[in-house]
Amino acid sequence: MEAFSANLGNRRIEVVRGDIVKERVDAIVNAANSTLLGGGGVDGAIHRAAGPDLLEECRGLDGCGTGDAKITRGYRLSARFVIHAVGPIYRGGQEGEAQLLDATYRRCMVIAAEHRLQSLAFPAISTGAYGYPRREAAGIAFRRLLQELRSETTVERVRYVLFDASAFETHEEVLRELLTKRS
Ligand code: AR6
Repeated sequence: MEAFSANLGNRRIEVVRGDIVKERVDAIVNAANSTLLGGGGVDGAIHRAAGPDLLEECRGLDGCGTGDAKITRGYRLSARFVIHAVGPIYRGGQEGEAQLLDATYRRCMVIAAEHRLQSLAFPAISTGAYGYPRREAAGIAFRRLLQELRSETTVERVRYVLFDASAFETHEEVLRELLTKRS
């Protein structure tokens, strides 16, 4: 399997190629929209795999703002929880997209710590239907995740799951670059 991982003290970040719905972690993150009522891409796959009870719980959440996230149970998934995160729609980069994407990852990590979760799996939020340029989004995601993993948190393991080979390659490259810059 294609995978790249790095240890940060007793914490770990892993970039892997695969299908996020199969991840055996405390929570998988969903790239949702602000209705939280399902959609295509990762969102559709997660709802299909979790079953209808997930949608039922989501109906009670009253949506979610861009840059924010909300947690539900995982139902039929291997993961106990789903953190539904709403990344920004990319509109050229001058509309606060970078700050919003960073906030989305930060909120997921805060919610995970509040629930004392130890392992998380993320998809590449906003890089599909929402059109965020992949390399730029990867830099924002990994800078935030590395910072959070180097801070006080219950999260010990972050897996970053890419569906296709070229997305995996780009993400591996970006993470390697960030790790080299720092050391
Ligand atoms: N596992 C891992 N990654 C996946 C999977 C999977 N099963 N399926 C797709 N990807 P997207 P967004 C990748 O469009 O850009 C939905 O309709 C995909 O290749 O799922 O945040 C929501 O309801 C891409 O790289 O999320 C929203 O309306 C990445 O996941 C909207 O799309 C994200 O693509 C959110 O758009």
